[in-house]
Amino acid sequence: MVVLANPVLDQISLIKSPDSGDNLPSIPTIDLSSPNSPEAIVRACKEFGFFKITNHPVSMDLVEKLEAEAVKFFALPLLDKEKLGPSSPFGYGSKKIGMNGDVGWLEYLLLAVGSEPFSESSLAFLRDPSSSSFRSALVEYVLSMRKLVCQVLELMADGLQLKQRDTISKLLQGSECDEIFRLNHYPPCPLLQGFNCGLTGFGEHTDPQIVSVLRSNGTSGLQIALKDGRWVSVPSDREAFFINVGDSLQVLTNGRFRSVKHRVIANSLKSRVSMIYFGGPPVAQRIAPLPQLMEEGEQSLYKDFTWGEYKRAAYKSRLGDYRLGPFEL
Ligand code: GA4
Repeated sequence: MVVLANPVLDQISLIKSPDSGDNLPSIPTIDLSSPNSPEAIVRACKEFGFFKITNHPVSMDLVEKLEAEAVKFFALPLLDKEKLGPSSPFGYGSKKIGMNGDVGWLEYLLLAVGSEPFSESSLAFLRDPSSSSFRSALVEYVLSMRKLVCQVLELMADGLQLKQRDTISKLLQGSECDEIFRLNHYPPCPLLQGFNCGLTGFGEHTDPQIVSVLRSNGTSGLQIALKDGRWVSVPSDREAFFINVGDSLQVLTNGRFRSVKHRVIANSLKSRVSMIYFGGPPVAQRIAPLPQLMEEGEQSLYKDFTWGEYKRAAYKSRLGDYRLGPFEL
């Protein structure tokens, strides 16, 4: 057992480094410009609930601009950042995740960006003239995530042979959508150098929404769980985006797609910065298997619920809980 005499680390669990990558499948990569992408997306969602996209239309200048603003923000003195917290759930947070006792080796900024981004209800610092470049990069980035998600969900609908391409993407359009944006900073943890284990940056969980789009700097740390429970490290790629199937998409497909369990391990030497867009539908949206996908006689695996009901239950849960359990039939 590894004992680290440091009170800050007391609460955060250590994770044994996974065995070498031998025999582990590699993460599916979808080239958005390829004619085979619809089928490849569906295959990846069934097998992994996760895939990487390349050849996307998002400007790398924009991505880098936002990353630079995030780095600048996280470099502010703790007291300045803490003025924007504690996150409940939105705002600045450090080590505490959610409101039910989860902790991780990270600091973050969590923003509700649905409908009219960054309006009256958003954080005060974004209205301050000194943060105008951060604000404009965020607004532009969120807009480009909306477009990207729409493109990916239309290709997904093609792959599922749904007659209407917007069957899934329309759930994430319109001013009532429940979108969240998260900037995470995992500082290096030098105390762990030389040990055969990592510190939990963000503990294992699935995302409750329909899909999430993640982009990180060149530092590794993200891992996804395979169907058989083994963990695979996701090689970082600053130019790509990673798509996660969320619980709601698992339900919409009546379990055909799997909502992927994932976690982040902090690096002992390098900072990891990630930006994640979470696409949720309007709170009143019913989440139920799409009738167009159901085969004759097929029964729904889930009780009827709305996104608002699921989200409320999710926010009362612990990170690692199996949140869909109480909604299964
Ligand atoms: C996981 C996905 C998103 O990061 C998030 C997280 C949220 C939070 O950080 O406040 C939750 C977590 C996430 C699911 C269970 C609850 C709520 C922390 C937590 C313990 C913003 C989201 O929507 O759900």
